[in-house]
Amino acid sequence: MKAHDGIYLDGAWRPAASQDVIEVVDPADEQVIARVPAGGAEDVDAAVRAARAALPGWAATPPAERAARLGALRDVLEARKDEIAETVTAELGSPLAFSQAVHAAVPIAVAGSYAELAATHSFEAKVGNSTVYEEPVGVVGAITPWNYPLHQIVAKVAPSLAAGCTVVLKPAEDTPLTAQLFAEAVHEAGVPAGVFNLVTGLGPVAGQALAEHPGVDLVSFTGSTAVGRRIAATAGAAVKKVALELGGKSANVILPSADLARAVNVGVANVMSNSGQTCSAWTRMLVHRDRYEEAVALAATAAAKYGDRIGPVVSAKQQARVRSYIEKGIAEGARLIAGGPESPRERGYFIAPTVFADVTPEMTIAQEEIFGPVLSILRYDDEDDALRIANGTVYGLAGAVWAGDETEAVAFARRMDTGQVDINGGRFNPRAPFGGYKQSGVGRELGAHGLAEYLQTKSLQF
Ligand code: TXE
Repeated sequence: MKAHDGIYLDGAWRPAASQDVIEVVDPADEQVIARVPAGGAEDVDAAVRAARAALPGWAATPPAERAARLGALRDVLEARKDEIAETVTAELGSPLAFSQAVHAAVPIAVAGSYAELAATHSFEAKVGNSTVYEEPVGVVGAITPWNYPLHQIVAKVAPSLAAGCTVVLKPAEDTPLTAQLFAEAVHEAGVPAGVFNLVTGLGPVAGQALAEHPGVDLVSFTGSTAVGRRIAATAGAAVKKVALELGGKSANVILPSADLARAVNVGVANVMSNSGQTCSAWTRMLVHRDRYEEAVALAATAAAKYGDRIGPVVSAKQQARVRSYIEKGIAEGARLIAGGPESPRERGYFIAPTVFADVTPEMTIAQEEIFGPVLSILRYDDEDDALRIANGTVYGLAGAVWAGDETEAVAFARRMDTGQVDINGGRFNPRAPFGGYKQSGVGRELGAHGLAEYLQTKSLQF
């Protein structure tokens, strides 16, 4: 696979100071497909300096011109969408059709929405005898995960650029090739040198150096709760701003009046999609006890239909982690109705679509994020019980409610401690805010709320 052997710094690909390399592995066949630099603290420092130097110019660039660059970026991504899909498939392992429909298409929509927002957002408002200006926060350190390699990048970089911030990106070590492709697109779109910089590297080395760098004004992180907590502590000590998008354990609440077959089928598809590597996945299905066995039978059939059509998980590390959760579910007494810990193939980091019934709320598989194609089905007695179970984890990122009528579903959704809820299936909206209640994070991504994370206000009194 084609790869750059440098880092993208101040508008050009340059050799990294660090001699270390990352080997990129295709998770479907365990072969090394490329090598990229594993940047170190010196590389991060050079990138932050470039971003700081570019900040005054980009912050002063009229929003209409920033919008034009974002529009150009959207168009380059659109023109290169096949290449994006192939790259994501090579390093993440997702089936090509899914890479096209989701991994390429969603970030194109998000980039487009920020091109529009930058053009239409009012960065200045009169409030009584004051004028309030919305100004960029400054240099953004963006640290992204591998599960949606391009979307995670665009969801941070596009609003940063719209706001007038400059960026240093440290993408996940598992998926650096998509990040390199994105840097090429930024370059092609005519974004000025230094406004966007890319340092590929390892989390505890380049990631940590970026999070701790005094020249970074805001750290925007998506990843595990453990690392997020650490970043929040470091940033807190330095009184630096943070945006954190962490894990989830979202509830899919099927109320008795719902179309059960549809709710179960869509619910299973939601968890199996991207091999379960979605922070907002509805990993806990909650079904009324009267319809429980019917739902379990439907879910077993739905999961079996997937067979080995889902892709592998991203790495040997993630495969081992997911398997250990499946083993734990069995050990804690849940009833395995599909899949299991054995890999369905000899090569590649595959996990069979797995479904557990008789899961109780305190079990590990009902509390912790598994990040694999594993669904837990829980039983509830009445609505209050369903709400208690739905709200009974440390997370609050997303969720779903199904009911015979929308009013009933909305009433339930409003009682859930979570940042986003899909009603009777829902549809992705690139402008709707996305982010967590409780330990699922701090701040919001996407739309106007996502833009606000990268702005700070200044008021002038007259
Ligand atoms: O995450 P990490 P991992 C969850 C999911 C998954 C688990 C582990 O449950 O099973 O986390 O995944 C960088 N300082 N999510 O190990 O390590 C790292 O290089 C600064 C949920 O891949 O958090 C990468 O760029 N940065 C999630 C990014 O953090 C550090 C998406 C995420 O990696 C760092 C991914 C450090 N000390 C995993 N250590 C979601 N919310 O969508 C690592 N990184």
